[in-house]
Amino acid sequence: MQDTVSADRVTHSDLANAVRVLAMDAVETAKSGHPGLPMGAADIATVLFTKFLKYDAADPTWPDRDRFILSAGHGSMLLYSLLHLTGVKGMTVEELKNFRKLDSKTPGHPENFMTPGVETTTGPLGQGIATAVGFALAERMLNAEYGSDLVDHYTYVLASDGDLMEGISHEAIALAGHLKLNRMIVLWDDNEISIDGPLSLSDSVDQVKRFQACGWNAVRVDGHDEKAIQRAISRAQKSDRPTLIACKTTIGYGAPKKAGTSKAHGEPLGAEELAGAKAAYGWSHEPFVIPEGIKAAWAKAGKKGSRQRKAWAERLKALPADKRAEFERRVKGVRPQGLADAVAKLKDRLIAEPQNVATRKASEIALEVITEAVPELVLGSADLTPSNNTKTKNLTAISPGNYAGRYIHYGIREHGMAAAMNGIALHGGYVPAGATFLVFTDYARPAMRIAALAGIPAVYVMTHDSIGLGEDGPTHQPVEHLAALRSMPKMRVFRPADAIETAECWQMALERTDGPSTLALTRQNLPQVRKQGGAENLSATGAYELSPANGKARATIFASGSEVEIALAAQKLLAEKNFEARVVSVPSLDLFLAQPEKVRHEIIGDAPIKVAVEAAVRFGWDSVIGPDGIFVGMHGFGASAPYKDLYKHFGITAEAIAEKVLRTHNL
Ligand SMILES: Cc1ncc(C[n+]2csc(CCOP(=O)(O)OP(=O)(O)O)c2C)c(N)n1
Repeated sequence: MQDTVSADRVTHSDLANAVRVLAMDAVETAKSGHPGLPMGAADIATVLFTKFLKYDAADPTWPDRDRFILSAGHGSMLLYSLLHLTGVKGMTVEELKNFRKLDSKTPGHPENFMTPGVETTTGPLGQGIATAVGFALAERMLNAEYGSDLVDHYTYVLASDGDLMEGISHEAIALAGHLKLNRMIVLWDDNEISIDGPLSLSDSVDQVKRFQACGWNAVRVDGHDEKAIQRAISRAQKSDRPTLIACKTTIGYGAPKKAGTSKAHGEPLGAEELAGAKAAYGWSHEPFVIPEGIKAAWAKAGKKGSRQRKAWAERLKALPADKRAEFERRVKGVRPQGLADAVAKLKDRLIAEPQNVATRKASEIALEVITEAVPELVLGSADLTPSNNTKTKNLTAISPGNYAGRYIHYGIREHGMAAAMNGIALHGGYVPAGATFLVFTDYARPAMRIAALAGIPAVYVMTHDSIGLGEDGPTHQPVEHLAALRSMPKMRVFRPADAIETAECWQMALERTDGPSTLALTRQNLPQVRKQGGAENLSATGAYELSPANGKARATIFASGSEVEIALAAQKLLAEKNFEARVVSVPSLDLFLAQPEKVRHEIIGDAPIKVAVEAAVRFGWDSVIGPDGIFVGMHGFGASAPYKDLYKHFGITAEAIAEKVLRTHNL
């Protein structure tokens, strides 16, 4: 029947059914995937894409496009069907046929680095909706800087029950509600089904009331009623608050036996159910075949934003050249020229006037300079601003309804902060840096992992980085966190030893455009151990010889951060006993281990005794000192006491190092 329908006479159901059948066919072909969500949410997505989304498939990265985030990443075939039908380049029917196959553009869950038109990586439930908060916030902030002619778009989210059950959703919606992010519109696929069965097995939250309590508009609609969805989105667009539209749907819509049950969630429908569903839709075409009329109507929807995009490009062109160049630089994620210079000048100043300060304070000193050189750097903290030292004097905080600022009070929401940072970075125009205590990276880790996986250049400013924080005790003292973060692929971990290394590490974190960085910074004061200045970034190899031996070294002491001072003291003690040692500072162990073998060998050297000193667990250091190397650090959790007592108690002292070295030497 639909074969003969001309593009103009194609109905909403025809369009939605095309999305459904492509998803069903792809899951069936892959013999794996989730057909239920695309079948249930196809009406919602169709209304959004054909009637609202400011989108041009010819350029899915156009900066002023509306963003669509499929928070329920398991329903990825919904998104791939839409990208294919609207005509995104490369999203061919072959890609749909290769769903979940190696190197396809259609991985199991959406990966923005694999698939054109995918805004962010989703799959771990809750991440999408929380990342969307960052997108929506970045849109308002960039709007405050550049005006509505250049920045004026919405962030739409399709979320499932699982997204809303995850704890991170609460941090996200509370923050979005507080900040009045009225450009954020969440379409909830309210199907009352999750994997174990009906939602009633485990949940009885009234989500509409929850969102309302968080400062949102929240309404209920029939998620299969095209007009009702349309009206709700229209109203949401005009709201002064973010909006939740609870769309009541049937999972696996149309499948004779599996519809409305968890059986439609995560496995292919099987031949019988597939045929039954297609019959229910009146769909009689071969797998993956879309009739011309429907194809044309979808292609038209894909060009819907074309005129808006061109008009936008004209407005951009009309800007003064320097303003335009700066906007383009920022949305492309190219770093400004002045960063390296600014850091080099700061280092000269620090050499002239050494600063014996905590590295969190050194970070603030660096930021005073860096925030001027890098106008896209947006800082923030999860309610530890005075401890993290992230708010420099030149930064003003954004507030509800006022987005002209570069500081974000994220509240006590580490996970929400890290996810919002992903969205801010992915939106474009900003580099986010967010702060808390290093121990609480555990609370932020799932979002940090997405940043690493997706290559997002976020910076985590993690202070109070060891037992050196003292009296707050073992609950607050990280011991395994450095190792855990270093083990995360594409995460870079910096632990600078003094003010100069801190400036160098900040420079590297910001120059990185292909992944996140963690700066582990101390609470306690440290002496400035670097005596020489110069533009060269000695931290760039991750490790370097800070203090050579006076002659041939018989031991090398490797140390990071606050323990470099202790290593230098040990070197002195050993020298008094006529035992020559050298000290290698290791501001980034993971960066060092990634160096070519030759560089590593040169820095590791050939002294027979190797020692590593770090107030954390040994894990990872064997790659430098070998299994027989001496490790001076933590072997368990910390304790509550003044930090100098703790260093003594746990044996992380110059005397202990010297004693162990001499004992090994005399063996
Ligand atoms: C953080 C996280 N925990 C668990 C999962 C595994 N998982 C995938 S979908 C899902 C729940 C499915 O229910 P719902 O969100 O309502 O999706 P629907 O069944 O409606 O497709 C779960 C637990 C996940 N993807 N992410």
